[in-house]
Amino acid sequence: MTVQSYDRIGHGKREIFFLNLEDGYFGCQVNDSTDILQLFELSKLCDGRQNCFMGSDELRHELKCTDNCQKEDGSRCQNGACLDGQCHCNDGYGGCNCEVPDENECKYRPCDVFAHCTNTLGSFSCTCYPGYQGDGFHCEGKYKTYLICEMRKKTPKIKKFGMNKLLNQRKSIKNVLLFHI
Ligand SMILES: [Ca+2]
Ligand SMILES: [Ca+2]
Repeated sequence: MTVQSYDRIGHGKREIFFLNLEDGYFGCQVNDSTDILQLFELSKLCDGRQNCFMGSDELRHELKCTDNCQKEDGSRCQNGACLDGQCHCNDGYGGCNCEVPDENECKYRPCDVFAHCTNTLGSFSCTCYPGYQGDGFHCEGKYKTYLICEMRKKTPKIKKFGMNKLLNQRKSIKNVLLFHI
């Protein structure tokens, strides 16, 4: 899940802040310029020290820092951040308290472009999107036309592709959003 917010903090000023729980990092402004954003590992959220220019890492309206992640055996959320009662892990850790080293294989995008990747302890799994069939590494859909929005370009380009062309370009379109129409 990615949360992007422009919370009003302080005297009506706004700060760019985004949070990627799946990949275990957040990013924000480090000064009053919106041109320079810095990425931080998740455990820098809620650590009591202000990393973002206006403190969005410590003071958010959504997914608030809480201290109720402690388990019955007394173990605490570590290598991550406790948000709304759930412990979320830094990249490289997993388990209920983020206490187990675990690689997030999903960041290498191992699944088909039409599949969702789920990181698990010691492994990962791929599941085809609704409307698609396959083992998650190769998914086939019934839709004939797709809109493709290229994510990494400054001005996203929307292209329309037929199925054959899309399959030919499968390798080169891993960083795009796909919409079936
Ligand atoms: Ca912090
Ligand atoms: Ca894993």
